[in-house]
Amino acid sequence: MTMNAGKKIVLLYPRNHFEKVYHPWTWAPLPILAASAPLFAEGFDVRLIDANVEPAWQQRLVDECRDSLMLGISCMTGPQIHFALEAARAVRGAGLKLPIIWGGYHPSILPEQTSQNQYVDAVVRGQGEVTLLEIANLLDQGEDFTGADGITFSRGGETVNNPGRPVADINSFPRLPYEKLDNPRQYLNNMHVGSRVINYVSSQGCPARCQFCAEPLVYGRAWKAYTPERVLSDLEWLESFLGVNGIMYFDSTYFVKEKRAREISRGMIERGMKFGWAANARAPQLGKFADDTFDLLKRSGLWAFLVGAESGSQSQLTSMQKDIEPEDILEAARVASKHGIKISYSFIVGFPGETAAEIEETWDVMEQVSKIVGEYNSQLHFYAPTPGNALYDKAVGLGLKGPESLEEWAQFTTVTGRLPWMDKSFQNRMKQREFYMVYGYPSEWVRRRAARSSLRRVYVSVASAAGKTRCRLHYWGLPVDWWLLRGMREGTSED
Ligand code: B12
Ligand code: SF4
Repeated sequence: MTMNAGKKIVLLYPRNHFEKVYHPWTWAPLPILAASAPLFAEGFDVRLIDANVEPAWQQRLVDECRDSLMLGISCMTGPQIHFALEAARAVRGAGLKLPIIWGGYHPSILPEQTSQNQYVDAVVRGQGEVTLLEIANLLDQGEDFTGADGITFSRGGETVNNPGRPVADINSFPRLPYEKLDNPRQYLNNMHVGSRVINYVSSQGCPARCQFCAEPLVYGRAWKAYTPERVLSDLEWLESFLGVNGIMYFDSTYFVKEKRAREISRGMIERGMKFGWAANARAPQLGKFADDTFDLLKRSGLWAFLVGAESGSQSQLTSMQKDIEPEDILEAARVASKHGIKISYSFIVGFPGETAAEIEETWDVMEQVSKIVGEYNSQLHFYAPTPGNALYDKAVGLGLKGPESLEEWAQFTTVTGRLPWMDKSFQNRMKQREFYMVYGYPSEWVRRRAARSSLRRVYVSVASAAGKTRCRLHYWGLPVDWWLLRGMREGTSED
């Protein structure tokens, strides 16, 4: 223990949804877990509060803050801002004056605007470990924390941007202290990848430059990754501490270096580790991998490549600087299928300025992929504007009213999107089309659900007949079958 022993720090991961049930899985709050690691190592008494799993989070937050050096709040754009502000208000409402430090993607992208809010004492820009530790040490020594590098704060109406600091090698940080979470076992998920699956992150940043994404803005296209040895020892620890048998990599992009991916997989095989896992890949990477790389990945338990395809339209891909071609998406599907590894794509519709013809190209690629892999295994999302990038600016140019303060961001929903060009009828048409794809190219998941009861079996066969006919004829008008099946779906809870 160092001289900091006993000095308390509270870190909050705010709720990330308004809905009662948002996501079927419960994921460990890695942003505060990562930021806390060096603090624990230095002997601080850190309290990690995950408001997504703790119903009485607000009361606990206020209680824990009473004798703490500071409160750190993490947030990304979206509902988390609403709950982050609610948390800060509760703390100030209880008369507590401890500094409230904000970090994570949203404050990092808009540090000046964020720091103008009365509930923000400082914003930590980008990677949090080193800066947060410096702030904690300054506070612990009774010094002014505003001398720390890498922060932005407001003083007397003026915004002060302290010098940034270089992104540190993440290998120099201690292992993420999962054991310090309240009841770490609640973060084990039973899913396709394994029965005891936890989230883990092996790298930070992304070398690509997509114009709708936060990574280039926050990490400047740098990609810092754990060494294979570090990943293997972390996985071994997760296996022995929690009995983990599956990993969902939360890296923005995992397969940047083929050699690293191979070494991790080889190490897993040599050490006899029995893990299922899935991770994000960029489509063009897969087409370049050696055949035996796929073999290694598969033997080490790779269940699926998760690929952000975004669009099937070359003009859209070009304008968002995705630096891929539709052919890369198809080729990735071919190589993954050839090697018996699943591939799951994410596509987006409703980009600012996107034409009906471009959306049709996306559906076309989604359908070609489904034919290659033998099932519809994509996810369709609606474009959700997030700040600081060229696509957001384009959206504003097309009539999006962009929030101008943190309070306004708290009211702005990224999920349903209040975009002038994306009304309910557009969204319904897209959902209807996806419905036909889901049942026209039924996935293993759909088939498994059908096997659960005879009612579901009947439902799936009727929906599949409708989906297959629609996909064959490419006729989407008069969706009477969809209306009926949607209604019934609720009845059979076929969701
Ligand atoms: C998992 C995830 C989610 C999960 C979170 C569940 C959970 N319990 O973790 C869910 C599904 C809720 C989600 C939702 C969304 N997400 Co998301 N998500 C991620 C993802 C893949 C991993 C997050 C993570 O664990 N990172 C690992 C940790 C260690 O990294 P970190 O956050 O960077 O933390 C470091 C720093 O940020 C900083 N830091 C973080 N918190 C704090 C706090 C303090 C006090 C300090 C000092 C420092 C600090 O220090 C940390 C260590 O260096 C990231 C991409 C990524 N790889 O990070 C996207 C990401 C965060 N999501 C993003 C987006 C866009 C969304 C959505 C808006 C998408 C959508 N269209 O719906 C929604 C938001 C709506 C909502 N409901 O919240 C963007 C953020 C953009 C932004 N402007 O904020 C990201 C970066 C993806 C991207 N590449 O653009 N997401
Ligand atoms: S490849 Fe993915 S993580 Fe990287 S910049 Fe593009 S969208 Fe962001």
